[in-house]
Amino acid sequence: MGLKRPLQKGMALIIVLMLFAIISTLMMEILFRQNRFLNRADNLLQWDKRYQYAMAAEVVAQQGLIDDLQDDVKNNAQVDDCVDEQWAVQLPPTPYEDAFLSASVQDLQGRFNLNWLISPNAGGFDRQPDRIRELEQLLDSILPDQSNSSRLANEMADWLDSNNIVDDVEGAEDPEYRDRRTPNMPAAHESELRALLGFEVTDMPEDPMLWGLLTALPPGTTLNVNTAPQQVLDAVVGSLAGPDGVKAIVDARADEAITDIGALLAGPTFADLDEDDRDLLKTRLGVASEYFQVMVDVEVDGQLSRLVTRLYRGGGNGEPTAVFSRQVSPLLTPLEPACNPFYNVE
Ligand SMILES: [Ca+2]
Ligand SMILES: [Ca+2]
Repeated sequence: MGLKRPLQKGMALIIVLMLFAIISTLMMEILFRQNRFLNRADNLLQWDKRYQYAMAAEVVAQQGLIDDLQDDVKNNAQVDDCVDEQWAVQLPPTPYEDAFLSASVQDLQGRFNLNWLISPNAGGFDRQPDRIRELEQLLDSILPDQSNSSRLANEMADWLDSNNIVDDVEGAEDPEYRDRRTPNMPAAHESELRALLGFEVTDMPEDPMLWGLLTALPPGTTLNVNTAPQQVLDAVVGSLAGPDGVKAIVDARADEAITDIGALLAGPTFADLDEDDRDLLKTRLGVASEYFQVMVDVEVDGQLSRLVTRLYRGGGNGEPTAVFSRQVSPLLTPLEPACNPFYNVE
C-alpha cells in the first residue's frame, strides 16, 4: 500500500497535465476559428458594402439615361452618339464616404450582335448566311490568328440555329460536343463565343477591349451608326456598300451625330446601291439606342469591385427601363470609355 501512493500521485499529475494540454489546444483551435469567422464575416460585409455602393451608382447612371431619352423626346430627335450625349460621360474616381467610385456607360447597339446570325421564324431560329460572313470578317480583325475566323463564325451559327444539322463544313452541333449541348437559341452574352468547339486559348484577343466589339442582343436589334467602331461598320455596312459606304458614315458623324438613316442612304455614296440592299441597310441601321451597359468600379480600403450592368432603356413607346443582366467581374481592364477605343481606328 505504502508503495502505491507516489505512483498514484504521479498518474494524477500526468492526467492533469494532459488535460491542460488538451484544453489549451482546444482554446487555440477555438480562437483560430473565431478569428477566421470574423475575417470571413468582415470580408463578406465589405464585399456587400462595395456592391451596394455600385448599385447606387448604377441607379444614378440609369437616371442619366432616362433623362437623356426624355430630352430627346422633348426635342423630337431620338439620337444617341458617344461624343456629345448626356449619358456618354466617364466619372473619374470620386470620393463618397469611405469609398472611391468611378463609372462609365457604353452603348451596346454600337457592337456586332452575335444574334444577327439567326432570324426568328414560326417555330425557331433560321441561320443567316450573309451575317455569318460578316462575323467572319469581324473576327478577322479581332483574333490574333485569322485562320480560325471562318470556323468560329460557322460554329456560332450552328450554336444558335434551331436545327441540329451541321449546315456548313466548318460547323458543329450536339454530336460534335462531348461535354455540353448547343442552346439552339439566341446567345445571352458574347462570351458564349468562348464555349464553341473550335475556340482555343490562342484565340483570346491580345487586347481584352476587343471583346467590346461584340455583344448579344435580340436578333432584330439595329446597329447604331453613331457609336459603331470602324471594324463593326466594315463588317455590317462594308459588306453591302463597300469601304466608300463606311467612309460616308464616318465622315458624316465626324461633324455631328447622324439623325436620319433614310437621308444618309439617299446620299450620293449609296446611289448605286441595289434597291434590296438599301432596304436591308435601312432595317439594320439606326441612329438611337435602347440597350446600354453601365460599368462601376468601387474601392473601399484598397479592396476593389466592378459591377457591369446591362439594361434596356424603354424607347419612346413608354416601356419601362429594365436591367437584364448584372455581373460582378474582376478588374482586368480599365473602365471602358463611352466611345469604343476602336471608334476611330481604321
Ligand atoms: Ca445547324
Ligand atoms: Ca443548332
